[in-house]
Amino acid sequence: MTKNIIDELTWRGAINQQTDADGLKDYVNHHQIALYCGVDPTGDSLHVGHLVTFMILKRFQMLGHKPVIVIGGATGSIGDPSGKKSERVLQSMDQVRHNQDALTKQMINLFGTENFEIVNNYDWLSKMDLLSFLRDYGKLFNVNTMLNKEIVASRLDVGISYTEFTYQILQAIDFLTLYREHQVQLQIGGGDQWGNITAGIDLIHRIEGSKTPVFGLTIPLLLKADGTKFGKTEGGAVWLDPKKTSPYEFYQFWLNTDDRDVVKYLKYFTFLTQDQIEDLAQKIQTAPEKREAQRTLAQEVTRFVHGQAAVDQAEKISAALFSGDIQQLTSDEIEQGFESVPSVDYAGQECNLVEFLVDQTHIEPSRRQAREDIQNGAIYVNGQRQQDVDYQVDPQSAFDGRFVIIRKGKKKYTLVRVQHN
Ligand code: 629
Repeated sequence: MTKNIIDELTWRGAINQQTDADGLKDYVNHHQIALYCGVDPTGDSLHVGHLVTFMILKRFQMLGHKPVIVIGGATGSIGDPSGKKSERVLQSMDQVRHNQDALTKQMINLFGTENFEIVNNYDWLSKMDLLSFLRDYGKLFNVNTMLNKEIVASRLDVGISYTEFTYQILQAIDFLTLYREHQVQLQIGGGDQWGNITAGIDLIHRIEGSKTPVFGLTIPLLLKADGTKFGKTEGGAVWLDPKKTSPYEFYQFWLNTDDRDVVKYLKYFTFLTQDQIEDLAQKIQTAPEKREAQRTLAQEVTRFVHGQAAVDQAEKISAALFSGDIQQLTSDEIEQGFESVPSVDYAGQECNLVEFLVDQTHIEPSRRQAREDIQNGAIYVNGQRQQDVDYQVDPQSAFDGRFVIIRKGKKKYTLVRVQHN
């Protein structure tokens, strides 16, 4: 049985508001459509927050509909007031261009090139002259309606510039342009985009006729069970760029999902079926300690973003860290697995272990303590227990001479970064 995509999204808890729910459901039952969402190039990488919307575009794509992503080369140089409590600092145009190139590459990774398109609103918005803007579009926008949009209304006390106030018109012109030139009939976005999306639909209805079948759909803001915002860790955002968030960290992020959130995430971020997800939900009840739901989530999302090899590597690193048997790891794997472990630099040569721990790396507070820990069998060098106080540490002996890993006790690791000058 093929489910209607809207029923599918409803089951996944992915629908917040819709402009014409019955109309859209009926329309997508009978037509392959093009749909879009926009991303402003405010950073040089996508993050897991973007996946919320992208997964929905992807679900449409898998059913034969065509997703279009607008990169906001123009809107990103202005700044959407949505979700911001104060005026944004403008980015330089160079920064905008740099960011949009980076984002484009990542998107192609996720969507491929078949039945998918990326367009840049700089291409049409930058060509519009001021008088055309005011005469062709400005006249169709009522300032009262614009002021009443939630995002704008909530900014009136602190103030909002004319520039940011105008943002909704730009996004509306985008929807109109995409409708005309790419047959786009649906815009999706987070809940914060509702005002901008409806501005576009109103504009299309005014220019193209009030019966024009265009629709808007927003996704609920994803909150965690503990009330904090999804997608942030102590280290900041979780990026899709493997240089900013290693695939291992990425995998760990999903693996660490709270039991109370994991079913919701499986619905949002994986292509698993209802049956598969219900099965995993059952296992959270019967065998929560196995964390099978979390592991499946981590595997599915990491595979989608970074590929199967990254999943295998993340699991290899996890297993090695769990068992303490880290010798089989490559230096790149060490770098990923030990990224959040305290680290010290070491520039010297071979060195006696006691001196290495106390004077060189300050891992131990005193020689007496260092000797005691070594003799008690609490000190491991590169995964091997060392009980000889005369042991010589050779910084070149493991991991391409880049790292020495000291472990004290069961789990307390220090990463020594070997400096080559
Ligand atoms: C031109 C630009 C358009 C349509 C949309 C846009 C961008 C939009 C925006 N989106 C956020 C972003 O770029 O600011 N005005 O960071 C972000 N989005 C994903 C979700 C969002 C939203 O990319 O829609 O709600 C976050 O979950 O904030 O023609």
